[in-house]
Amino acid sequence: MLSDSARQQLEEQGFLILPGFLSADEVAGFNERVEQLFAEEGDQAGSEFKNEPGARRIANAVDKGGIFEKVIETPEVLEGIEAVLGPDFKLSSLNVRSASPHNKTAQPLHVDSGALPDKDGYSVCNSVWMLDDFTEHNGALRVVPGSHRWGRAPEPGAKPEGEILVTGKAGTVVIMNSHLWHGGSENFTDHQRRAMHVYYTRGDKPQQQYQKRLVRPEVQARLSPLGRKLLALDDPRNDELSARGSGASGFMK
Ligand SMILES: O=C(O)CCC(=O)C(=O)O
Repeated sequence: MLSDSARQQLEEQGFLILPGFLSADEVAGFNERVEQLFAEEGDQAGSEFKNEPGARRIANAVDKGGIFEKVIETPEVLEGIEAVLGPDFKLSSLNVRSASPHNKTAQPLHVDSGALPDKDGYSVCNSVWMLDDFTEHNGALRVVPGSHRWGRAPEPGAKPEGEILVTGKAGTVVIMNSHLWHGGSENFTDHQRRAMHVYYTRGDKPQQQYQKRLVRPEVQARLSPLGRKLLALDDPRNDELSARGSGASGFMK
């Protein structure tokens, strides 16, 4: 389904924007569940992963509603992920990040899980699902196009030339090679800016959140065969990797 030019954009620039991917009703459905979770979890929200000053977070979302179980299986997104990682990949985590109103501190530029490409190529790839419009003022994703090919992670405080903001309407999905230097930007508005991060990693790398431990057995039991595969529930390599440590090194997933 991905055109040659879309694949080329992803390979050369490190990200691909898919506008209008979700309908307004679908966006509203995610936001309703996300706000319920923020209300239920209170101060504990995000604690399965980490808290971040200036942003609200939900972690381990596969465990928190059928819409999240389904979203990890989205075919067009999986095709983009496979274009970056090859056929052997799994979910690393499913999180929500909501950049808080008037947060004047941009999230540092980083690569996800602190990962650099290795002899087998790229190992981390994210999809950023806009649940609010991303504008120039409300904390949109910022990226440095092409930086996934530099083979290094940004130093703290790095201000490379060429950084751009990725703006778009709610319902847009951005497939992003996570070796790309990126981060959230400042939110100068009175409103939150919500996004869902459906994050994948290569089969030989640890998950950011070990799904077999975090997702409740009753949820695991109702997953589709593809869902089980994506969570690596039956992959002994993943159990071994998770015993050695999580993939949460680096600034953020
Ligand atoms: O929410 C965003 O726009 C980017 C967040 C991000 O890169 C992260 O949390 O690792």
